[in-house]
Amino acid sequence: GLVFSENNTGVLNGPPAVQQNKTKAMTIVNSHNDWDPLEEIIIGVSDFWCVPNEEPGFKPPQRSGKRSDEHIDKAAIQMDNLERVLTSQCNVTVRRPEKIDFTQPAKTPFFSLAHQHGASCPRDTLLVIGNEIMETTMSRRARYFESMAYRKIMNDYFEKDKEMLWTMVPKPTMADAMYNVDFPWDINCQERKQWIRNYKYQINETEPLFDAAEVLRLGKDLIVQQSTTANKKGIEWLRRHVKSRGYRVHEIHFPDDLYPIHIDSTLAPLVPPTKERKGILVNCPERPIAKEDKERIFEGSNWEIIDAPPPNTMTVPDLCMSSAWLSMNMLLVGPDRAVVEETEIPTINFLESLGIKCIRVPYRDCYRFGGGLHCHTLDVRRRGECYNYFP
Ligand code: ABU
Repeated sequence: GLVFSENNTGVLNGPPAVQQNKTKAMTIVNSHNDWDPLEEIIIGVSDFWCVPNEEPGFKPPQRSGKRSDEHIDKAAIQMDNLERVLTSQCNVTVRRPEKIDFTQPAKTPFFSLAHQHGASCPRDTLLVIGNEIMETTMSRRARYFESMAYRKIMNDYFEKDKEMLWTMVPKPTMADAMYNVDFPWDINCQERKQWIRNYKYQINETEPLFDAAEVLRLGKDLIVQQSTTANKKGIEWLRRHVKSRGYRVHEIHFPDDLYPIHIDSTLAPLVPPTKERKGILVNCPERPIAKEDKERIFEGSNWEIIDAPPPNTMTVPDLCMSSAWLSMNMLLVGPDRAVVEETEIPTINFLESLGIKCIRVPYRDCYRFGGGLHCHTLDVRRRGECYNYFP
């Protein structure tokens, strides 16, 4: 029969391999969703961060090259503050990546780069599924070696946590053949809309590709966006990889999003389902879920999908390459507590109306570094088990 968890947040009906984690000693890596009580996290760094040069998978919307020292320092102050807040107010262990000089060139047998990108976004690169951390393929050449910034941390976890699984998803060649060179980069042209509506992007299906940030973890169910940073073959790789442990992988699309990149400012969990009420996922109202995907994945489920509250302003800081919907890119530190950018008032009001207390931090200077609070963090350990939220 089905057994509800002590806090009624799901049903334990998974295979023993997942449930056995319950009694493990000296576990470091354990995270199944975005809301269980947070215990350990990685926060990225802004140092040596560069806007990548043009490459088949990316056309920079601004001048490429290293961010100014002024902007790097301002972001570092806010990231360091986030570290202090999580450590002192939330009792969370915080780890930081190595500050690798990504302003340096790189060369592989298939491509060469004048400079690389940066290590601000562990969420983009590393995927935590229970006791496993995957270094994902990434989809742009400039990010090929990004996971190396976390190698010391990964090695440390591997030595101390005898149950930790450390996986590297097959490294792609990122050769020219992996990209659709005729992709219409002009976001406003009609052709672009047609490509996106047909779920066709600048990456093709030659080899598996996915950035970790395309994966939304809901316990046993992993919702993965096909996008400019994940192809169908990458999603299929993930499906086969986790299948024997009882996970289900659902591909999802947002056909109105003309630059689909990373699911965490498009669909985000706020409240898990309980015996008494449905869970809540917020969806960016400018990027609704494809009707057929909504029906296939969520109809009859324990999840309610509602519009996310609007950003406080639609104006992003100068040189920011993300959308104003970073307002949704919050960090839940438990089922009733979230860290939110201090100016995102509609989000704060909405969370508090749901009984989620907000810790407000200044974070807008970090928006220039590829994302917000969720992108710049990776929850490595949350107190909780792997539940089925789709019984
Ligand atoms: N990496 C998340 C950015 C998503 C957005 O621009 O909306």
